Amino acid sequence: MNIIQNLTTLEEKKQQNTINLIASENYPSHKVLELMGSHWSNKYGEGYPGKRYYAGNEFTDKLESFVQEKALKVFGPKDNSFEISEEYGVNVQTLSGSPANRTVFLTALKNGDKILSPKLSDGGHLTHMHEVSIMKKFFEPINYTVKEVAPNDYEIDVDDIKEKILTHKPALLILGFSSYTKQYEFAELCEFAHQNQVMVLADVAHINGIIAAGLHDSPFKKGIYGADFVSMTTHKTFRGPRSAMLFSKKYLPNWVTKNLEALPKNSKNKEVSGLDEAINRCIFPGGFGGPHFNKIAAMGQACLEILGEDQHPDGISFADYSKKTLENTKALENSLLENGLEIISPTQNHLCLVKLPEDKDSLEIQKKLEKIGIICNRNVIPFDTKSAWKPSGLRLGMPAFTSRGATLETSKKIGQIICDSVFDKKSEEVLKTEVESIVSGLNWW
Ligand code: DSN
Repeated sequence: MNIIQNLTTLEEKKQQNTINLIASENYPSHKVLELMGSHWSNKYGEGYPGKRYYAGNEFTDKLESFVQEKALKVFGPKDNSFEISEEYGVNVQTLSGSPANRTVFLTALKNGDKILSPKLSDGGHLTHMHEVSIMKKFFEPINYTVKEVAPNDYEIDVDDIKEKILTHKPALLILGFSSYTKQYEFAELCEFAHQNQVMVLADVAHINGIIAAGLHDSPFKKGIYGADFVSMTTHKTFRGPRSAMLFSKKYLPNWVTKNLEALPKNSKNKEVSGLDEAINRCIFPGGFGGPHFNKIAAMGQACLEILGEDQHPDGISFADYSKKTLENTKALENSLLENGLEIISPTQNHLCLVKLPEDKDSLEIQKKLEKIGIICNRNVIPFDTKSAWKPSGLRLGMPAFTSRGATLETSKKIGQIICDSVFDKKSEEVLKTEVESIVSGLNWW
């Protein structure tokens, strides 16, 4: 065995023998994993189905079109109120979430345009124009904030967003989060933004699985009420490969007119017919090279499992899995509270946010938990006074643990173990044994 094979075995064993509470990770099916390592990876196919630059794309064309069709089906409205394929197109070539977000900026905005987005400490992502973002070379960030609705309970401030739209006249509003525990709705803010000539990017990388399961409001809506662009990764609650999809409106809404000249022209140097065509041109030939068909195939497999056209090894429907994820998150949160930790913004989704006691070092706690077999990440919290390296919070998510068969009981037990570790109630040896006994009952494939 060479060193790479050896490290691969060690990594697999580590994943198998620990409890993964990283909110953005998951365990896809073996079919998804196999497709990531399949011969699809060997093929180049710059272009799109039916128009490629190299020969030999008979099956990649079929694959990409099929995956696009299934991706749209996954997000079709639950009440069948409109036909999603008439409203949105999808590009499956963006490789991961950060390039997908950048693609939206570079497609739809002019140099110097303002982007209204959530702060990192309020749950936003680095690519939402955080102060260290490279995109600040081209675009100007403005942040909206959260408001405290009860002690330790924060929600996005809809009035603040509206006021900043009116005052700063941004070109783009980003609705989406990496560390936000509450449910939120899209229609009111999309309508307000659009009435004021502001485009909307919904970054639903974290919640796309629970949207697909019908457990969260969807940004896919008709006309003025829907997001213009919807970006997502496919490896979090979606439980697919490490990849991304980028959806956009199939037409040019009238609120885009302010930025029409920013959009790429079509191949005949004329105006594109829709935002989807503009995105496609920005991706290829505008910005990316060949698509990664192994990822595209694996995303298609995840869609089949979500649609119930194939089965993940957990043996339950995707809707049931997603429901269990949310229930387990609540059970974990209740247990953390009962055992003495403070919670920020009681969870309504797949993750919860702990505020550690003032005298605790979150980096040390993260390491301490890893030593007993619990993998999670420290995180900033709203109005955090500490640095991003050693912030005040811990982010705990249940998508991965639930895929491995976590129950309400094991979720509660993990909450207790975390508190016993944070408050030094039991020795590392004892806690490690308790984690091992939970892990030994989990499934693996
Ligand atoms: N790093 C991911 C997360 O943990 O939320 C987002 O890119």
